[in-house]
Amino acid sequence: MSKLAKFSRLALILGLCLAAIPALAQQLPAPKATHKHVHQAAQTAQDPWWKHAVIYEIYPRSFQDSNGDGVGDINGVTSRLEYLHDLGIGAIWITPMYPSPLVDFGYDVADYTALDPLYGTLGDFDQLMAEAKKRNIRVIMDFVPNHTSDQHPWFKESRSSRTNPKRDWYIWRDGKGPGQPPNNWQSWFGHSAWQFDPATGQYYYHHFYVEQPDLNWRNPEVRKAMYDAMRFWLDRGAAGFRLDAVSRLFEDPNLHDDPISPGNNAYGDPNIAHKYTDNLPEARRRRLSWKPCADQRGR
Ligand SMILES: [Ca+2]
Ligand SMILES: [Ca+2]
Repeated sequence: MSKLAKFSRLALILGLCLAAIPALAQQLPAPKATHKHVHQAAQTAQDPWWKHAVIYEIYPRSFQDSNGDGVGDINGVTSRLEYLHDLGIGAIWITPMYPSPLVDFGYDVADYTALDPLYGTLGDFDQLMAEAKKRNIRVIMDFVPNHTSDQHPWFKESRSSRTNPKRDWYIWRDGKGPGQPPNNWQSWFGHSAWQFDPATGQYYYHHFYVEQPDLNWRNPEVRKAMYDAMRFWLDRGAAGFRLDAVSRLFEDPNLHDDPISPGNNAYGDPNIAHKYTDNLPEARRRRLSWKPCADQRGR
């Protein structure tokens, strides 16, 4: 999704996600009450750190290269923690570092519990967490629950046959007829949100790029897999998550056409209201139910 759209919902999503794990935040050491960090001093359940902390976004690819290969990396971030501390930063939000074909700047994830080797190793990540903790800087991971990369093993399985156990992990539907998608839903990045897959003769839904198939959040196995992935990073010390595009988690199961508005958009398509693919009541409820990732470990 666009940077602007991502920023526009950052505060709400981050707040909700971190609100789900206040006890986790309390486990972190209290910062020194220096003049630089007065904003961090108070930490109670009613007044959690994330309401006051200065959060610094890091796009790791361009932030700091540590080994001269021209690509920013985790050790580069670690090497700049002292600088961030001096700025009074209370938390860093690192945009996706997961393995990715980079169709959408890393927001097309091919493995949720690994790091792209370009950025470093899990050992490098652990060192980053340890050094950040010494400086009372919390680390917020970026998490992309709405869709995976089409190169994710889950999707490769899902598209392999209509009877594959992971078929229902994504949103597959028959077309209305030859060459006709199931309905008029449009991708955020233009044109139909449905992509025909000749291997099995059905369409899959993608709210964003063709290479970003939407996960089926009505499938409990999907929800479990995503919560497990979040726990993986919480267990490594992450303080919370910035959640990408959570308003798009659910679509109308009855596939109603979206309402058409006058005129055309930048892609030349008719303007459309994303009434049946964005901000459904289930998505709003889901935003408030990320708590399982913290509750089930007693936080
Ligand atoms: Ca590098
Ligand atoms: Ca979705």
